[in-house]
Amino acid sequence: MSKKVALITGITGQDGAYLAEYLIRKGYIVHGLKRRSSLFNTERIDHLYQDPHEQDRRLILHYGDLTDSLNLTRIIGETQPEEIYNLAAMSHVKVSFDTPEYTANADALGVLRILEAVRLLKLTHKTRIYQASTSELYGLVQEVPQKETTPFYPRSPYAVAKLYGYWITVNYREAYGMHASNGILFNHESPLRGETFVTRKVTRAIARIALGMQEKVYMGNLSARRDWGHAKDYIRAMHAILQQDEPSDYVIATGITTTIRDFIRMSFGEIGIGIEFRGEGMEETARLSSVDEARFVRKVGDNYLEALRKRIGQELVGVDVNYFRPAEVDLLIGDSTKARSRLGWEPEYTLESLIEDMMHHDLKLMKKDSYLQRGGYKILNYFE
Ligand code: NAP
Ligand code: G4F
Repeated sequence: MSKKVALITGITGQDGAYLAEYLIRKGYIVHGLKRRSSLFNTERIDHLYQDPHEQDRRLILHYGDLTDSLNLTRIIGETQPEEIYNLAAMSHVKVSFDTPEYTANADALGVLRILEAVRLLKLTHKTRIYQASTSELYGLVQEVPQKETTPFYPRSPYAVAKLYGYWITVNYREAYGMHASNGILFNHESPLRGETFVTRKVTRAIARIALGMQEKVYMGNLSARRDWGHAKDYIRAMHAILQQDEPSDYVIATGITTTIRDFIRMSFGEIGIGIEFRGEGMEETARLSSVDEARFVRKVGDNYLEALRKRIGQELVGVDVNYFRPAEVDLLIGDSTKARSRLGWEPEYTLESLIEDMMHHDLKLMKKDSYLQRGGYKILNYFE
């Protein structure tokens, strides 16, 4: 039996890396679109890399960019994929306010370029397309919880661009009979999450605070609520969507929403550090209130306990207005009944086990990475 061929755009990102690994395990040949960068940017997929001289390669990378239609058309033509997962995007909501035109080019027109390439290459009936749509489409939510029929109300250049991507996918499905589907994925996180998204910023900062490498972390809106799942669970849904006989759009979510404040509290708690929030708005802070010493020693190590004891009462979390967005999405909570009944999809991770995974990873990373110990953390001084 010939192996199925998939093309993943955004293969160097969080989801692309997990999906590539998943598809290779399923026997696929995976082609990945990778942007040229002046430094290596393949860290998330290095474990899957195969030398071009090896026979029978399962992972093949191609230079490309969603803003370059000629290049996309050539790669799709050469690889003739059965499945395309369009995961590439300028994916940071706050950064999209700084780079709105580029975001529209990549996140909106990029989708069109892929659909049009498939059509022009006459692959309409061969190639199935997954478009990485997002819960950000719901923005100023019109219904709680959000499901496939909830009206959209985007609140950022990112979300407006993704709105175009969503509808052009539906349009090509209806106009040309393409097997093109949207996964409307709610926030999903992991140890591979980009360092400037809120969960990873928090788990990295807490790891550093626990190890005595950092005093305090500054955050934006602590009251926003998100429906967080694990990326490993969510990429299973992407694959299942393309295995359906009929294309369709699916919400993928856990159905549980949590404030940023509680995510921070739970992440400190995971390693035995108790914190107490006080004050409101810009004046809100969290202080170190207690230490579960047995848990801290088990999770972090006894070398760091004495220094932490001395910090009881000190501020560990503050608020900085620069992390606020010009327009905020206050509440996201998804209803994924359709995916659960039609795809048989269920998440395996809980928020607690997601946090455990991320904290464990970041503690290990901070202990061993001398670059981060020397101050590599300053990259987070950008207000993302
Ligand atoms: P991510 O970690 O930020 O990865 C984005 C990927 O897109 C990276 O590989 C990046 O390449 C690539 N990329 C960016 N601009 C590109 C361009 N112009 N041409 C080609 N490649 C480009 O994002 P993620 O969290 O894995 O998310 C995957 C997709 O799902 C994105 O489309 C995102 O908008 C969407 N989404 C994510 C979530 C979530 O919670 N994670 C939820 C809903 C939807 P570099 O490595 O070179 O930067
Ligand atoms: O982690 P975030 O940056 O993710 P956001 O904006 O929800 O977007 C992510 O999820 C979307 C799915 O809904 C994806 F489409 C998108 O590509 C991306 O993956 O921020 C989450 C919340 C926001 O309300 C933000 O205002 O956390 C709040 N927040 C509070 N302090 C912060 C911070 N966010 C960041 N990045 N940094 C902070 O210091």
